[in-house]
Amino acid sequence: MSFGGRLSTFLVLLAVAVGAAVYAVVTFLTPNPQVVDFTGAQAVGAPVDLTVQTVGAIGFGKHPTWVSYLVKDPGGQWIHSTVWKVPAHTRINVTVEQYDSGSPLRNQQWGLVQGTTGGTASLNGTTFSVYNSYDANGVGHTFAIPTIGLNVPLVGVDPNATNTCGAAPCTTNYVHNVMRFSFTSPGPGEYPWQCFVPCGLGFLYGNGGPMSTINYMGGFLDVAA
Ligand SMILES: [Cu+2]
Repeated sequence: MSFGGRLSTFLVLLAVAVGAAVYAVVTFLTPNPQVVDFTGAQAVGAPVDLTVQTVGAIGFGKHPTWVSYLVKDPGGQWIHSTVWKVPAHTRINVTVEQYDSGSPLRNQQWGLVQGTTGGTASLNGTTFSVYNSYDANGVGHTFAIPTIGLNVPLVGVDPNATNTCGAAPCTTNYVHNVMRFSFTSPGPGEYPWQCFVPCGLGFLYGNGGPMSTINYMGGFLDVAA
């Protein structure tokens, strides 16, 4: 091969390598979950119904064994996304189907319901304002939006149940708790939400993996004007 031929082969291979490296870095730095949009799902000003589920293992994708949240889109499909777009200054009625087991909380403060309408939540229809995580099955996860002072403990299911959901999306035939609460969305902006229970089993202090990766135990409330 001529010098020119070898040079152009080298340059092409170099360009491919550089392109692949840039692609890898950019994809790594910009996790880009699908935004599930609730802004057009109801009349302007009407409450938004937001239904999510928490599962012990997502069962598919890059990290099938990781704990995760899923959301039901306005069409009723379960979506693996933790970025939810809602209208500002609107009542959000949240239902959480909690399919995971729980344990006592490391910080009892997380058992306190805060920032919801009326300062309460309900567990399978029973209203409460504080949950003692040493009771019954403990707490599996929390749903918290720290910037607006919202926190709700999500109570764990019976660890001895034989109908535990193995992979998402879970159907209500599997053992689960239904947690409900409402809150008023703040003004427009991006509000990070997260779980505070160190539920990333197998990671340092339980806070790595799903706890520190968007689309698993945390995401954003994308509040639109
Ligand atoms: Cu969690």
